[in-house]
Amino acid sequence: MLFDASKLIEIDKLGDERGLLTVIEENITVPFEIKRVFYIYETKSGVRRGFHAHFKTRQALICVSGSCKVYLDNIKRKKDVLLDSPNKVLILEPNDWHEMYDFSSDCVLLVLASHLYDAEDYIRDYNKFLEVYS
Ligand code: T46
Repeated sequence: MLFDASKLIEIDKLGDERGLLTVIEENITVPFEIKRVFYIYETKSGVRRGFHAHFKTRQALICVSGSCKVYLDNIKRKKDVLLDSPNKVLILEPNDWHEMYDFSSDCVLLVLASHLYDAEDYIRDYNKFLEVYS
């Protein structure tokens, strides 16, 4: 299976004297149709969440308030990404094992997803992840 590498993109801050506005459009800013939107907030201090990859779902993660970090592992490379601005968009591919951590108390992590929720689309066992994507 071939997937693009995850990407951190910085999108335009459209601003005037009233403040800022940032736009995300499907198939333009994010490389997929947006089927689902959810957000993670009021995360307790020290919590680490995620710990999975997907079979199909592509996602875009944006900290619309506060900050958090995302640990990524696609077997070929492992890295940590800081999301600390509403104009930073992290595009995750299905084969990106991801863990979110270091949530600030005001963090609102917005997630745009390419598929509707399906518990069967999750790979939550790391050995299974290695089996599927190695
Ligand atoms: C991801 C990261 C970034 C639903 O019922 N519908 C949904 O659309 C979602 C996303 C979750 N849920 C339920 C499933 C669990 O009972 O909400 C509960 C918490 O979900 P989960 O433990 O999967 O949350 P995270 O933070 O580990 O992962 C979430 C997304 O599930 C996942 O796709 O990539 O955020």
